[in-house]
Amino acid sequence: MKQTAAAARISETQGAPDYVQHEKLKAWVREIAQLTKPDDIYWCDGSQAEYDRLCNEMVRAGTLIRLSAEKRPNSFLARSDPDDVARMEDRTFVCSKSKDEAGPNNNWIEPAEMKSTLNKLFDGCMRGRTMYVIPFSMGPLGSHISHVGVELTDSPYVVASMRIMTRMGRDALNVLGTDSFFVPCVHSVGMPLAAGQKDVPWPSNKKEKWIVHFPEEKSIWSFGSGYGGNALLGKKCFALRIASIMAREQGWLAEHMLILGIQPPDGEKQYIAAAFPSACGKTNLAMLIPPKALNGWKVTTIGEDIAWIKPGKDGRLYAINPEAGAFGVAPGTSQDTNPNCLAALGSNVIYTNVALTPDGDVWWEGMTKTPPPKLTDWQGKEWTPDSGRKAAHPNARFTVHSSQIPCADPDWENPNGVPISAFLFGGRRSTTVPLVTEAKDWTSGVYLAATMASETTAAMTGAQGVVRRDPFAMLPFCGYHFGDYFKHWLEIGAKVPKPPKIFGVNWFRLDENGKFLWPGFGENMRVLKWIVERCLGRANAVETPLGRAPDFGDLDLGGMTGMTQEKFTKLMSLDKDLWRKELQDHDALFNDLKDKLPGAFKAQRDALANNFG
Ligand code: TSX
Ligand code: MN
Repeated sequence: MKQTAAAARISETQGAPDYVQHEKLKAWVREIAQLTKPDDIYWCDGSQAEYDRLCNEMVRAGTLIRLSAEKRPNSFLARSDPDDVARMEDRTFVCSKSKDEAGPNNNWIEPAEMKSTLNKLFDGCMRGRTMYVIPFSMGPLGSHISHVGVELTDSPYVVASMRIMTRMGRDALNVLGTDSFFVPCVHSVGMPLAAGQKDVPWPSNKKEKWIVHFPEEKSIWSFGSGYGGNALLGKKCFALRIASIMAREQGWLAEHMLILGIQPPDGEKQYIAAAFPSACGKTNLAMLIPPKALNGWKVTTIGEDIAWIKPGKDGRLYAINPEAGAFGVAPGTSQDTNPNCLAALGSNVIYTNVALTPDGDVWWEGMTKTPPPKLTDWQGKEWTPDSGRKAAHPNARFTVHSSQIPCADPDWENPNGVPISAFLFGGRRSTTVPLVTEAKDWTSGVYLAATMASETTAAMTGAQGVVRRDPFAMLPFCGYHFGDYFKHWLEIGAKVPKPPKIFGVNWFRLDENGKFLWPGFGENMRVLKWIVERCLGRANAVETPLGRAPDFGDLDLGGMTGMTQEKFTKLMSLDKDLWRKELQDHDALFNDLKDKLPGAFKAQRDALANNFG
C-alpha cells in the first residue's frame, strides 16, 4: 500500500521501546498518534540527560532562555504567549453522562458531543511536532495511596515541567507493569506546523482552548494552552478533578490542601492539612518559619498544594503529597514573606513569565523593596521602574522540585503518608470571621469548610471586599456535584474512627482604620501552636457561637509586641448583624446546590442562627 511521507515516518517511529510491556498503553498511544498525526513519537525515560537535552533544544528554539550559570545555575525562563497566562475556568469541562452528576459547580457538555468536538480539534493537531509519552506517578512510586497517569503532549515545556512536578518516566512505567490502571491524559498546544513552517517560542491556539474531563472513563483532554494547570495534566486535572471522583468512588479524599509537620519541643510531631482559596498565602504557610520566641517549635513541609488522604488501619487518616514539586506564584515571594521558598529557587528552576535582569537573573514584583533600574519584562520588552506596568506577570510562576525546599519534611516521600491530626480551612475576610475557631464536631467542621469564602482585594479585581464562596477551596477543582462532595466528607467522618479536628482560620481581619489586626506570616505559628495543643489535649478553649476558641490567655503571645487584649478581642469578635448576613449568604450557596445538599446542613445553619439570635 502507498503511504505519504509523514505516515511512513510515523510507522517507523511509533513502535514503543522494548521495555514497554503494557499492551493497553501501547494501543492507546498508537490510537492517539493516528488521530493527532505527529511526525514522531518519543517515550520519556525521565532521566536527567533527557531533561538536559530537551531544555537545550528549547533554548535553541527560543522557548527557554538559559539564566546566569552563576546566579541561577541550570535554570531557565519561559515567556508564554501573552494570551496564555493562566488556567481557563470558563474553558474547563466535566463531561459526565448526566449533567446532574457534574453539578452547578462545573461546566458540562454531553460526552458524545464533546468527543465529536475533540476528535475534530485533535485530528492532525500534532503535525510537524513530536508527541511525547510521559508516564507519571502522582505520589511516591508504588505507594498504595498513589496513582499513575500517562500524558501524551506535543509540548517539550510540559515534559520538562512534568519531570519536576511528578515522578516521571521509566520508574512510573515500571509501577504500571503489564496491565495496571492509568489515567489517560492527552494534551496539545493546538498549533500544528505545515511542512517548512517556522515554529514560535510559545505555540498555543488563540481561538480554541478546552480542558475536558470524562469522569466515567477517567480521561483528560486538553487543547490549545501550554500553561500550568491547563497543560501539566497531573496537577489540577488529575490530582484534583479526576482524583476527587476516584476518591468518592473508593472512599478517600483528594483535596486542595497543603500538608505541614509541626514538632512541639515536648511532644509527638503532628501533621495538619490546610485548604485556602487563592491569594491567602498558602505557599507561605506551607513553608512557615516560627518566630524566635517559639523557636523550640519546628515546622516542616510535606506539600504546598494538594493532599491525597486515605483511611489507615489504625483508624486515622493518612496523607501524601501527590506532587513532587511546586508550581508556585512568584510575585510576592521574598526574603520577608517566604525565605524557605526563596532558598529553594537558587538552581534547577523553570521560571515562567517573570522579569529578566541584565545579568541573567530573575525578578518579580515584591521580590525586593526597590526594583532593579533596568529589566526585560515578561513579554521581552525593556522595562524601567517608571514604565507604569508590571515587570513580571501577576501569575508568573516558578517550577521547582520539592527536594530543594529547605524545610521539606523527612517523610515527604513516605509511601504510607503521614497521620493527619487537624484540618484547617482559611479565607481572606476583612470582617466577620475570627482569627481561629475549632469546630464542635466533624459535621459542624464540614459545614464550616463548605461555607468558607474569600474576599477580593482591589489589586485582584478592581473591586474591594467582594465575598466569594469557595467551599473547601475546591470551587474550580471538585470534579462532581458539590452536594455529593459534602455528603462524601460527612460519610468519611462517620466511617473513620479517629477523624482529625477541624479548625477555621482568618489571617486577614482589619480594624476600623483598615489596618491588619494580625501580623500573619511566621506569627501564625502562635495559632498553629494552639491548634496542635488542642489536638494533644493541652490547650484551653472557650465556647463561642461558632464553636470553640482561644481566650486572650490561651494563645502564646510571648515576645509579640502590640497584641493587646483589646486588639485580640477585635480579632476574635463575632458581630451578630454581620453573622445574620453571613447566614443569608450561606443560604444563597445552599440554594444553588439544593437538589443534593446534605440534610445535616440545615440543622447546622439553624443552630448558628439560634446562637446569633
Ligand atoms: O502569606 C500571607 N500570610 C500567610 C503566611 C504564612 N500573607 C501574604 C498575602 C497573601 C498572598 C499575608 N498577608 C498574611 C499571612 O498570614 N497576612 C497578611 C496581611 C498582612 C500584611 C502585611 C503586614 C501584616 C499583615 N505587615 C505588617 O504588619 C507590618
Ligand atoms: Mn492550588
